[in-house]
Amino acid sequence: MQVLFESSHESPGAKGLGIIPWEITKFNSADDAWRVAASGKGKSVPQIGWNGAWNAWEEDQGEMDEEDYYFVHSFAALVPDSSKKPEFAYTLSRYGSETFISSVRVGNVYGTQFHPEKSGPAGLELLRKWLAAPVSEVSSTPSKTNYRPDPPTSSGLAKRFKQGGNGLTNRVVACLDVRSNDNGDLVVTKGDQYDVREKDDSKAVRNLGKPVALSQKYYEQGADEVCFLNITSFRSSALQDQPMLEVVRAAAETVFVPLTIGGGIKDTVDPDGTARSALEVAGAYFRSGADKVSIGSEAVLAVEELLERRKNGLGPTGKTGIETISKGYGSQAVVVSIDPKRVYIDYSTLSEFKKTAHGPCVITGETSTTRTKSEEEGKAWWYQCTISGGRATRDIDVIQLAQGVEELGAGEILLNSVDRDGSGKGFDLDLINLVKNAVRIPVVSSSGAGGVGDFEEVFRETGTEAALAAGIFHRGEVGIDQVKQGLQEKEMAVRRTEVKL
Ligand code: 1PR
Repeated sequence: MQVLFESSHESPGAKGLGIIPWEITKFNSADDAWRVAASGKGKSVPQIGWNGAWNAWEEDQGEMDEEDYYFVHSFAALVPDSSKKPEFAYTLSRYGSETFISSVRVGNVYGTQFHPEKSGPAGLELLRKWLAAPVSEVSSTPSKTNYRPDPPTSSGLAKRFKQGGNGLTNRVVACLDVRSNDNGDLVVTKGDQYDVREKDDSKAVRNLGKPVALSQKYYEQGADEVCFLNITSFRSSALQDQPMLEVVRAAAETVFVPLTIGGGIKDTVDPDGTARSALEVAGAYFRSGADKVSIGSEAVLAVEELLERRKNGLGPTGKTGIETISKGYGSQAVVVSIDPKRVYIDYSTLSEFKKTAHGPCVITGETSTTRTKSEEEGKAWWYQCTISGGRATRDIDVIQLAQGVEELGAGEILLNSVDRDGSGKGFDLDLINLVKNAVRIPVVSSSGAGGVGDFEEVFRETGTEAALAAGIFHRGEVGIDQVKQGLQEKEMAVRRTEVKL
């Protein structure tokens, strides 16, 4: 859509097609007074998630007023002033307090800021409707007189804003940890604290189903996003060793919500000497249908390098996977998956701890809000970063990592917890609040969901943009539809999945 416009702050000096006389600018992350008051920071940029749209002109009969669509962008056709009426706007949307044009129509040229092909049934229905419209209807732009600068007061979107929301629904993400089992087949697996082998004598990789079939099931239940993490220990590049490309390709044919793929996204050299860059691996995933790639271990190493370089007055190298992929595909396509472990310290030894290599780490614990307080009596803690699926610990802490990857150009954080993984004890609210308040990019909270109440709690207590779970969905204990229903009953915004269009 944006290339139809005259220019964009994203590429100063470059001209657009100029079909639409308007300029693209960047969202202001500091605009939301309520969030600034809560955390000292404004809304997250990029905007990632499901937001509503309403028809900009009464003549279009408000047909899109109730649907939610998937957005992922930092730059937008902002409408700073309701007296400046964009005739070409088909729909408007609002993120925080900023109104922007979410789709345009000029004659038979249509453009959408959201991704209809990733917007579930609402997006597919919209594409079908536009393509099926008679030529006479789409070959001219009807005259528009009755401008609607605000969402209609009766709409679900207006209600969300009234409740203090920023427009986005609470996103529920299904995560599929995928690896090869002992027969060499890619299966969905899940353990606890990252141990995915059966506890009996067989020690086999736990097999919870086939990745494509499960992703389809979660899509039908209303998942807002599906995440595949290839947790195989790679012997060579992720493309050569257990390629997930087929899984992604097959899933993208029937799952019309965003797909994130992680595991092994880094520079490697195959045993035959072929060099594969992180950018090349990510590109192969994007071409197969992935919307975002998730980087784990490599991100920790990249931030360690950045911190070392800083000591010598140097900045980023520009060569890490995070930097090359976000430069090539945009920061919104780069997720960093963080696997922190909680490390306890007795209060009595805190001053000694601060003199160690971990000294600069953020120490927390005096004001715990978690439900495991008895374990924490008399103790502070910090969150240590791990790599290789939680198997190796590193010196840096979760805040150094989160802020480091934001600086390198990551667009979203997938925040796991090794301690809570598979435990069903609920999300680690301390950890999530800590990270959420330290960065401006969106955070997907993960690990520990044991029931519907845990989703309500994490959205209410942390302001996280999304909550992810694996075990409870795979074991069929709770359906994604039940989570959505539970949130709705508590008046918490969720994406509509039945389409009215
Ligand atoms: O390091 O770039 O190759 O990426 C590897 C990725 O695989 C990382 O994102 C890492 O988190 C993940 N990973 C590696 N080993 C494991 C394992 O389980 N052995 N899985 C693993 C991590 C954690 C979550 C899980 C939530 C929710 N899985 O993704 O889905 O904890 O679980 P729950 O709802 O059951 O509590 P790289």
